[in-house]
Amino acid sequence: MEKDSIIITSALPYANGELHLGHIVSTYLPADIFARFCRAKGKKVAFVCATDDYGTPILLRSEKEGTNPSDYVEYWNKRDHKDFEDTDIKFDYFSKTSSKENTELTQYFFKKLLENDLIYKNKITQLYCEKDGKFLPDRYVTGECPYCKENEQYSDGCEKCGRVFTNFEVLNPKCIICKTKPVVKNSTHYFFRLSKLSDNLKEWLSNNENLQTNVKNYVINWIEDGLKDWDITRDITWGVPIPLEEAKGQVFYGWFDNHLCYISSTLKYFEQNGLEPKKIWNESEIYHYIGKDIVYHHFLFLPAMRIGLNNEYKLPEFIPTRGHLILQGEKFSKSRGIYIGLREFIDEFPSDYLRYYLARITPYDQSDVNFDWDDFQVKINNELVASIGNFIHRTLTFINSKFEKRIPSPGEMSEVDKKFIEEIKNIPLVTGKFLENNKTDKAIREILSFSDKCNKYFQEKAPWSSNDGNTTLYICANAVLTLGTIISPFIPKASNHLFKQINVENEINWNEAGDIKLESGHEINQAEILFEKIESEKIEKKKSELGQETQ
Ligand code: B3M
Ligand code: ZN
Repeated sequence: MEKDSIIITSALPYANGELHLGHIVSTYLPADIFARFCRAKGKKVAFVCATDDYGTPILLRSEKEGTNPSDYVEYWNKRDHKDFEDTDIKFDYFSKTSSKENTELTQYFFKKLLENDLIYKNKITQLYCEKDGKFLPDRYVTGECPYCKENEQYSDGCEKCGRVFTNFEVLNPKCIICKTKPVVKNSTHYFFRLSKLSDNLKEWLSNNENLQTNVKNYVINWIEDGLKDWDITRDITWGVPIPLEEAKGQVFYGWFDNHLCYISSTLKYFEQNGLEPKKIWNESEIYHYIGKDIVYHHFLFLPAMRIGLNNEYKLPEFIPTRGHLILQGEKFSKSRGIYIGLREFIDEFPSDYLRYYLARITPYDQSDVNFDWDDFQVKINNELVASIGNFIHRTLTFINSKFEKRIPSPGEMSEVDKKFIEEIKNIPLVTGKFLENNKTDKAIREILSFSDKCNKYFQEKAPWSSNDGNTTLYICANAVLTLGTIISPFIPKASNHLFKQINVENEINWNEAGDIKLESGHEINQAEILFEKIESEKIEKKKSELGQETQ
């Protein structure tokens, strides 16, 4: 976090289905926490996302549902945005890859890459269905095995005799969609010379100290094994059109245009705010948050395309990459019912609980993260409720009842008081350091150990029975204020609620979070419970729902 201006993006969800906890854990939550932290540090932040609207699966799904693809993706764009907002994942700008800006930028990139001799044409042969007007890759064709003559085999191999073949060899081939016979057709495709940029990519990776070492190392291994040029053309109608007369009817492969949407949406956001878009892009520190399944695309395609334009748009400093979510030790799978949708979750539990738990268990590496219902209950009840919530609530209720809602004036400070004030001053620095380095889970553990210390201080000072209750509550009220800021990136709803109770304008400023600035005499509001315990019944019910098949 060296620069004043920070650009944060998170991988773009495909516009063809609801968000689930798997999406949140690796990408959106870590990015949002970081964005909130940067804002609290006084940085200028552009936190940007969009839906990924193009590609064959989306086209097929929309056809199956009898809508046109633009209406279909529009629905998911709105739905995803709403689900994000309700989880307090708050983008400064939320766009879509099918936007005008992204279409223009994609076509611009293509033309520049062509000029720079990084794109070439090649003829490829494919099976084609004239009825559906589609080229048919392997699994779209079935037929008879050319060896044992078994019927109904996919065109890439026979399940009966085990032989492997190509879709030109299969006998009586049929299109899987309409069952008619495909024809053989040539198609001219455009290829990106990824191989030519091998050395540049290797150099960029090797010199970038901020990338996580193990990801970087296996990407370097891929380069050393030899990169293949990349077919960026698709013979379908749904995509960014290739801007050449001779390529009429062809579009770009989704991975050519989708990551460019990081740039096009950020520039649009800057432009709307009266800033010089390209200049700020190039002066900012750039973070692209992703899950580990899309490393190849973000560590090779993305930088290669920017290098191909001679860094006209700066490359990212950071590509924070995290693992997948597993559920009760099992792989996430919607069809097997090992699955939790985001909407379903936040309709039943406060979104802060989800944020707290996921941030608490997700490390800054590529290991998988296990969502466990019992562990969720334990961490919410023992940590959020019994430690953080308890300290805040006992402090505020005490001030409500014993000091008529006014912060008392402190008397002389003992060693214990002074030591506790040191803890208050120190905690934003320690948590801040971890957050700066993306170690969200470690930052949360520090906050928790701080709130444990707060409870211990309160308990030991026993203000209900001592005559320096004023000093204790004066310091505790200030510790509550500090907590309000340092929990804000993780659990923003609770932070807001806390600022209301303590009657302070919610101006989150991390740099002052350790100051003892709540003055004696300041009047607070009625104390309210911040977090409720989760009952076991609710957890048992959620557990019993798992494994039930859905369609
Ligand atoms: N739409 C989603 C995925 O593969 C894909 C990400 C695009 S990021 C530019 O997880
Ligand atoms: Zn066979």
